[in-house]
Amino acid sequence: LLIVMQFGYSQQKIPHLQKKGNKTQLIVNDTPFLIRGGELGNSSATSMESMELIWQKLTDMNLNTVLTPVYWELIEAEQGKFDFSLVDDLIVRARKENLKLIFLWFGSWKNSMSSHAPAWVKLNQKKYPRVKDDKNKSHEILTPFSEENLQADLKAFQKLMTHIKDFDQKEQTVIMVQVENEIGMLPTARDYHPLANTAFQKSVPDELMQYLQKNKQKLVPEFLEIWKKNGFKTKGNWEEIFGKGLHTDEIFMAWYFSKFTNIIAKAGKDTYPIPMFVNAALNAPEKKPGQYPSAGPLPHIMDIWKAAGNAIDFLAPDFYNPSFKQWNDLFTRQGDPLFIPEHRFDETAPFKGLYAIGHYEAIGFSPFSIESVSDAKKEPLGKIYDLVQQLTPTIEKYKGQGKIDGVLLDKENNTHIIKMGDYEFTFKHDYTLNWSDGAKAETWPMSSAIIIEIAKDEFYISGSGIVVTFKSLKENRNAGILKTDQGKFENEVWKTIRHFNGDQTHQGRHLRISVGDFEIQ
Ligand code: N0T
Repeated sequence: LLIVMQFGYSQQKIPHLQKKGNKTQLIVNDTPFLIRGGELGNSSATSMESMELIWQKLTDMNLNTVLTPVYWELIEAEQGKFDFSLVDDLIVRARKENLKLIFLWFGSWKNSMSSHAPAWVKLNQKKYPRVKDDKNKSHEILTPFSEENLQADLKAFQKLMTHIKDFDQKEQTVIMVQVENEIGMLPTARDYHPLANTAFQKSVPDELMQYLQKNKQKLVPEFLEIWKKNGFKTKGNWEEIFGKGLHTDEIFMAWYFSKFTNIIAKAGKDTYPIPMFVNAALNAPEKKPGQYPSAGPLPHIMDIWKAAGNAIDFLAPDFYNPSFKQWNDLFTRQGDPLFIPEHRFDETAPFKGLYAIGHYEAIGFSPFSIESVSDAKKEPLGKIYDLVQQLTPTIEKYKGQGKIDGVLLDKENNTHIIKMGDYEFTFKHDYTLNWSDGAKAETWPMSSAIIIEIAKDEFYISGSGIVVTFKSLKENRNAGILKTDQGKFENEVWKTIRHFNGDQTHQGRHLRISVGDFEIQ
């Protein structure tokens, strides 16, 4: 006798990226998710014991996501034998702390090097060959030209993704994966391993040339320039098409790094297709490829990285230099989503995070070495993240429609104008007010704000250290404040705490959030 029955269940879609207007949302548990992230130092998540004192700091700073490595050497210490106990423990504990995870696959490459490869890889260079420089000296970097290297990493990564799927698909604690870390060739612009040299003499793959031809209109100008110089050739080897020089070495290398990485990502996505990205160590302008990690996922060769596959959803910048706007502009110029997986955890980081979420409508932000704070409760990042948390439903609702923007201000760049709705908003640094506490100060802290238009004549402005005045964009009209309230969102419902007028609005002339205050008005 067999009696069968049917029962319903609601199946959530797994974490994924979704276009909204001209921007991108990350969807987790069927809801738009804005990453208030922090990345752990490289060796902190190697045991639960070492993590013990860290969790509290993370939640004290209002993070909703931790970026933490998964180390190839630890999960596959013995070839083919996998140990996911640490991965599982991290997932279980993160759930308890109400945190999501972004795993960083420290596989073949970590800051160019192959330091996280297991011993059985490191000790068998015959089977798992390393790159060589132009003097035939080998370096501790696995060559992307070896099929054995590819298969070894791919198998481990696929096992990892299969495990995450089995262990976590229902809860969706793991929301994205960074594949490898700051890939790039050192100390020469390209690999000179015999396998690489052979590939260098061969014709440039059709796949790349077809992508370039098809996307010629949108290719980045730096690359287009190189291709144009050589007459937009479409047939030949690397030097025939792109000319002789370090730039060609880098293009060549980028293709093979990206191929390798996309193949791995694809293998992982075959079992569990959550968003995957790669991060870039930004190159200093005075340095040549090879002096900086050549051929990494950098803006000037982003077309090559994209041409090699689409299993990598986007390229992401790591910030250890101050040119925040410049690099973000480069990474987003083809309409790709912005996520900042690393920013030096300095005093500017919180403000840049808010600016990225406002101006670029980024999917998230994450300072590096997040556990390094001593007093997490006092950390400005926590205050900014609190504002972001309150505003997230509003941000996601109005995303991609030209209704959100942000400003980033300091002593030098202390004024920024935004046009939105029928108005022109002039944002100035709080210290430009000559009666402010810091007007005479030698150094000014960075300040930033986000503005969201929620209806005609109605806006939220949130941040720290700003003063805003208004003009009408209509002819023969003045603009003034009808009402300013400062308050908070409780369970997504706005609650006014103080009605601001009088001195707080300079009798109706401006909106102000002083340095040291973190508010929504
Ligand atoms: C980052 C981090 C970690 C003055 C450095 C940055 C992380 C990696 N690399 O602490 O190693 O895993 O992604 C390299 C750029 C440093 C430039 C310093 C310029």
